[in-house]
Order: sequence, then C-alpha cells, then structure tokens
Amino acid sequence: MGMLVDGVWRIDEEVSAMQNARGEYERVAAKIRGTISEDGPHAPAAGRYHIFGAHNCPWSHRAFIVRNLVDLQDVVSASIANLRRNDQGWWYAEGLDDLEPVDGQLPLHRVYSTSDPSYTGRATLPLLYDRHLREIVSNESADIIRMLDGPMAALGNGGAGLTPAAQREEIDAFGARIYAKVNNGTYRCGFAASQQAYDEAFEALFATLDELDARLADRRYLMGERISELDVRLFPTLVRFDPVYYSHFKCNRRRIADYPHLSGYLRDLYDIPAFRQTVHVALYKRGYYGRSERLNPSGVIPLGPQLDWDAPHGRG
Ligand SMILES: N[C@@H](CCC(=O)N[C@@H](CS)C(=O)NCC(=O)O)C(=O)O
Repeated sequence: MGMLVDGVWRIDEEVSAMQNARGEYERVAAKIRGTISEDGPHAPAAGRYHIFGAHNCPWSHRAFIVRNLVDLQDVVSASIANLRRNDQGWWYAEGLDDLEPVDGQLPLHRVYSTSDPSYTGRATLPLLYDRHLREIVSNESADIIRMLDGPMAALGNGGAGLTPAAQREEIDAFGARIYAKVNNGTYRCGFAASQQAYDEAFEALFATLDELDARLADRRYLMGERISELDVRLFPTLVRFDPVYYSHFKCNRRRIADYPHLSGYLRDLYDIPAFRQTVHVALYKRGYYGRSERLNPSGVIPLGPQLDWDAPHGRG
C-alpha cells in the first residue's frame, strides 16, 4: 500500500508499512480536520460537497448512514471506490468535475494532491470534498458525520439529533473507546504481525463486546432509547463481523450472532431503511477476501456464513 510524500505517490514498503516494531497494526490519525460552517470558507450549500467513499470501508459506511438519516442524498453527492485497491491505492471509475480519470481510473491520491500539492500522508477514505474550492474539507469520518448531522442538517430533514449536547462528552469518551477496542480492534487483530499484538487486541475486543452486550440488556440503543452517533459508529463493524472479521481477521471467540443482546440490536438497526440500504455483505466479502499476499494468497472467497438479520429482533 502506498502513501503520498510531498504530493508524490510512493509505493515502497519503507514509507508505507502499517505495523510498528512490536507488530501492532497502527491506523494513522486523520490530518485534514476542516469543517463546514456559516462563517468559514466551507459554507453549507446544496450540491457543493461530495463524499469519496467505498462500500467495503467501515469509516465511509458511517458517513453513508448519516447521509441517509438526514436525507442528504440529493444534497451531498457521493462516489463509490472500486472494491479492490491497486498499487495506486483506492480508485474511482468516474471522475468528478475537473478531476478526470486517466485510463479509466481516478486514484484517490489525486484528490489529495489536487487539494494540497505538497500533501504527505496516507490517502484514506472517506473524504468530504468541497467542489467549489476544489479542496478536501475533512478526511476524518467522525468529524464528517457531525457536519452532516450539524451544519448541513437544515438542507436535509433538519437532522437526526445523533449527538445531543447533554450527552456529547459521554459520546466522545465512549466512542473513542469503542473505536480503539472494537472498530479498529478488529483490524488490530487481523493485521497483527506478532502473537502478542494479536492476543492483546483480541482480549480487548471481546472484553468490550461483552460489555456492550451487557449494556444493551436494558437499553434499546447504546445511549438509551434514542439512536445516537455511537450506534451509527458501531453498526458498520457489527455487519462485517460474522461474514468477514470472525474468520478473515481471526476475531473468533464468538460471533455477533452468539451474543443475546448485540445480535437483536444489530437486527433492530438493520430494520431501519437508512441503515439497511447501506449494507452490502457480498461486496464486503469480495473486498476484504480478495487476493492478498498477506491474508489470502489464493483469493478464494468463502461462501458462508448464513446470516439471519431479518429474524424478529424482539427489542423496543
Ligand atoms: N480516521 C479515518 C480512518 C479512515 C481509514 O483508515 N480508511 C481506510 C479504508 S477503510 C483507508 O482508506 N486506508 C488506506 C490507507 O491506510 O492507506 C476515518 O475514520 O475517517
């Protein structure tokens, strides 16, 4: 996997390794943290912003759920990356405005270097892109979903109220923990390059899933009786867990289907069209299990498991 150094795409392993010396997988922190606001350079407007995402990317998935929940499908445009990265990283078959594909491909890194010709960092998804200024507003999904359900909400249905002010501190702290142990925890298992790194990620992942399951015993959603940002952030991991992470990332102490409350909670959220419409299990399998020297050299994609997310959820 490559990265940009001073605006130039580099694919040498030396600059683009994903594990540290202890064999732990390290996801880089997002660097572009701009925001949409009435008084800043990026004012809210219909047709001005675009999401570069991918169906198989769980961080993009959050943004697509909130775009649906706030009814912004016609206000914020979006494009979906090819399922498989090539040596140029993520790429798109279609262009956007003056970002035209060359030989049928627009690599995501070109969006970064158009926005900032001296950018150094990984070219990650999702991106919120300002089509007027030809500039990336943000490459951090946690910020992007707050903009969609905040300054952009009036252009949709007024907002989903995912982050009530009174709960914000708790959501921030709890969300950070769920990110580290669960959302990114699955990747820390899958991409661990030492037994110890894997063992630690695995124990932390399942301890946190156990805790979430217990929490959901007497609450419909993670923050109570209303859907919050935490549910939007957890859902993409839950729908990838049994079909992909359990086997591909060796997250195999238990399936989500084995958890009494988490399993019903997953089905409860899946029952909501704004969530359900964003779920593409067959694409997750093709995206994650496709040929990879490290994790799946044969490229054979498993046929199972059978999933039953339409069964009654018995919650609420
Ligand atoms: N903090 C970022 C993380 C995004 C991220 O890591 N995206 C992955 C795809 S699922 C990616 O693009 N990785 C490419 C790379 O690391 O080079 C966010 O939540 O928006």
